[in-house]
Amino acid sequence: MSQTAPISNQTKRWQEMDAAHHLHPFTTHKDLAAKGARVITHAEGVYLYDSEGNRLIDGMAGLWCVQVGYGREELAQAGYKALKELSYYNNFFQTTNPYVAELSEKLAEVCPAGIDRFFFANSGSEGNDSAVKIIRYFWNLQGKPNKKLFIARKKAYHGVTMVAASLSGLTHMHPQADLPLPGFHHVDCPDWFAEGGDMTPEEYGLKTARSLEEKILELGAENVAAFVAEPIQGAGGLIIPPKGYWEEIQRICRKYDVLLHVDEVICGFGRTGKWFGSDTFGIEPDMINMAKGLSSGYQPIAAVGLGKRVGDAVFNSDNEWSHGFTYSGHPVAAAVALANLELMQKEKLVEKAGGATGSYFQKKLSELADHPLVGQTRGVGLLGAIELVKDKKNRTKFESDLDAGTRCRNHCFSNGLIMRAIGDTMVLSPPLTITEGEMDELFALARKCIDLTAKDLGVA
Ligand code: PXG
Repeated sequence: MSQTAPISNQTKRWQEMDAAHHLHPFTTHKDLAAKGARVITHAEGVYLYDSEGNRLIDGMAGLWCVQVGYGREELAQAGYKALKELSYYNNFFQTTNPYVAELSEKLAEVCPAGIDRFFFANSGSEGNDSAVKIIRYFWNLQGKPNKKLFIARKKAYHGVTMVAASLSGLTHMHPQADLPLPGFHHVDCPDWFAEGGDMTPEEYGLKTARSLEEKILELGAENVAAFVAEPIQGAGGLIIPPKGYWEEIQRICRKYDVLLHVDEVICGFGRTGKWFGSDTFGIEPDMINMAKGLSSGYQPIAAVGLGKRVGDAVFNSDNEWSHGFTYSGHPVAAAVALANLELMQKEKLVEKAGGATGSYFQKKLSELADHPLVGQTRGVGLLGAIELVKDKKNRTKFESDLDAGTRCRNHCFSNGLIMRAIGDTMVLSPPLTITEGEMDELFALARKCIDLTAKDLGVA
């Protein structure tokens, strides 16, 4: 949307209502009210449309979630059918519904080996919150009630509830609510581009993996319940661990009997070219958390998947599992998630993300590396990052008050592309259905907007 074009009265009305009454996620409301929110009214395929008739190619699949693209008839029909047949019933009191039973079986088929029992929540944050309760319960059942400390990583994003935000290592999230809660610790992450200095990525990966071992020894292995991590850190800046990192992490977790809870909320459902990030990196998790791509974002639904060790302990216990949401395994959300997974299988979207679509995406991404403003491009499957830098050779960043990333993101918005800025790291995560022609359009726009940013910053 051109910032100077006059805005329709209808859009203005929506912006006024919104500014007066809507508290948005992660937003400075004074700034938003002064500008007016962009009103997205509909979407189709990889394109979003706003109330002013502008079309944007969505390089972020919503918030890393719309795997099958927008407006798919199969998902709409599945939701409609479930709404008519069983608009709601709960899964408490020894009841279930056909949709959640079938979804559970389908998840057992596609999840990493051994993950075959599922607890359903409504968001990734609730999933992680529930996972922490399951892990605490597990160690109580094992007769090891001291094992209650959690270790996650700096720059991790695990959500926003009190517990999920405590797991998160994005420190700006903490002070407003006096977090993290006691018992949540953070170790270094393998962000080689920003922090690896003169080491090779592999050396830096090993060094940061060993910071987990140091932390376990400092806290006492007998007190540590679990290590929680994303296969690739998403909201922290698309941090892709080098070879050797995950092997070392797993060695450490096994040595000290620390559970490995893998947060697959972004990496799950084909994003990295296999069904799960755990498959891509050879991780054998004790538990996983999933949301987003589970329903392609068409319905709010998340799941915690349990491997054999934790699953057996919970399922074979004589105790009641005292946890569950009104909407755990909601029939409509489960029906849509099931239809989503069936569509992904029918269209071989995971195979394509790991094959032709992913290769073409990575080829187009790497072509941006020749740009004077681009210090590095990196990616896996249909994830990509572009580092904007002042000095390519030394990986020197721009002064933060120059807002290079925000400038670039704003140029993208104005030119019909959604590309996310995490600091000065530009991130892409498009629908898995994106075609080569659409990728050509996306990357041409990305280059144009990086050019415009370079111009703003006085770089040739
Ligand atoms: N874990 C991971 C790895 C995530 O990426 C969550 C948990 C929380 O999920 P819910 O459904 O509670 O939001 C997430 C969410 C961003 C961005 O700007 C990323 C997320 C959410 C909102 C914004 O990159 N990831």
